[in-house]
Amino acid sequence: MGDTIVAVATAWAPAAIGVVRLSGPDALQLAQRYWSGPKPRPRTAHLGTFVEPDGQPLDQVLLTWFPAPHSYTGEEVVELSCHGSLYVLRRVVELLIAAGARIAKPGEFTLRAYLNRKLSLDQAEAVADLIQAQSEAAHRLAMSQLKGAYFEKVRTFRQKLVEFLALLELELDFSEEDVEFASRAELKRLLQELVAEIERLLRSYRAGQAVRQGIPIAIVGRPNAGKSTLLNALLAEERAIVSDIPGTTRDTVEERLFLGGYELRLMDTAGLRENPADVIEAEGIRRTREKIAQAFLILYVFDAAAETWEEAQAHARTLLGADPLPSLLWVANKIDRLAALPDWPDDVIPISARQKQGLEKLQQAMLNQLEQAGLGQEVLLSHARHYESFVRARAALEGALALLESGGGTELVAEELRTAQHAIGEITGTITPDEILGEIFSRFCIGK
Ligand SMILES: Nc1nc2c(ncn2[C@@H]2O[C@H](COP(=O)(O)OP(=O)(O)OP(=O)(O)O)[C@@H](O)[C@H]2O)c(=O)[nH]1
Ligand SMILES: [Mg+2]
Repeated sequence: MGDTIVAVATAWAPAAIGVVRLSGPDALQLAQRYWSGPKPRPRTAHLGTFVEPDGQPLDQVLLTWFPAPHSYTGEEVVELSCHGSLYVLRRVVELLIAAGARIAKPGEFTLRAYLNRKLSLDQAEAVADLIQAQSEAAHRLAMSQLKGAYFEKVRTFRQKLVEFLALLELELDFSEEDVEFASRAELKRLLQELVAEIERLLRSYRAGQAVRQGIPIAIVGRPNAGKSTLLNALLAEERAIVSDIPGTTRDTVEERLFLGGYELRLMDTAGLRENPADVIEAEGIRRTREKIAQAFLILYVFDAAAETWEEAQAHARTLLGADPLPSLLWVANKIDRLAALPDWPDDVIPISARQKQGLEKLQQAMLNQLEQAGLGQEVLLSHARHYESFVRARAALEGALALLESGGGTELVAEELRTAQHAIGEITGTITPDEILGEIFSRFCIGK
């Protein structure tokens, strides 16, 4: 870490300004080599000129110096806000490299922040999530993780585990004398609490991923029910082909839609029926089933002018199968063709996709379902890496509990607790092998 790294921290496109960032022991000296302007004072923006080695001015820039350790990385940092010309930015970086800086690897600034204990590992991941966040919900999730609220509870548990472990180790040191420093009843209670907490987090993983990557919602139903018309109406654009020929949609069509602070991935699917007209339709139906399995929510659309609610339910049961389904909303379409609305239960939402009636109610019902599924919660597990660590931690804790029940040896219990402690430590980065670090930070963009 002795070297000084440089990179463009803003997006690589012409813009009003572009920021070049330097971090490392020589950051200020390197920048000053090309600087004509006031002598930099800490954390103050200075207007000056970035000059070529031959004295020609390259650009008018703002220079800000953040002396170590009070900077993002914890090292000497200099930020140069240039005009966002790709030529200027490339030239500034080139000159700084000629002077001795090295181009940063993706995520290297944040890696240094982590290594200098400015951020924990899960917070560093939250920085990447924050940059990627496209919706209010994804932003909220990243922010709560960045603030460190995310694993506060689990960190406390880990601390308690460490204390118990110390007591158990002490018992082992005195093993001749058969003493018990750590209360087994208390330890059992702690482990049970911890397992419950971890299970809650593990259960939130699907929701967390959906918030981070867009919530998959499948529009499903029999051919001609009006699914493609509904997709178009929700998107307010003619995206999918609509016709009165059953079996029009062959492949799934997916579009993003922002609704109530969430990013939705709306999927229009091929209509489900038992006797497809040809192999292409059969393949479309196979894909529909795949989408149903991935969906977080299903909008089951039926043609209210062609079938009753009871018939629709019976059809849905045969078409969707008996497997446990994701949450489902019943959408009664084509109500413009009904003289009066039948006496449907509350969870049937009457609409006319063609006339754009009832869409607001449908959107509200979709949002309610998402809230009920817990997508609005502040703490959701959203990384596969955390998920795997928690699964390992849970297995070890359950192992320890079983040993306590069966009166297993202190040595074995201690070993399980060590494994659990280790697995939890990987999440926040207390214990982290180098490969994990490489994996995490390589996913960042350069300049972060
Ligand atoms: N009257 C009326 N007709 C509708 C409504 N919604 C859709 N339709 C008509 O129903 C027919 C089928 O609509 P699509 O949206 O293509 O139906 P689909 O469910 O996507 O059908 P497949 O792709 O074949 O599975 C078209 O002629 C639409 O214009 C509606 O709300 N009212
Ligand atoms: Mg269609």
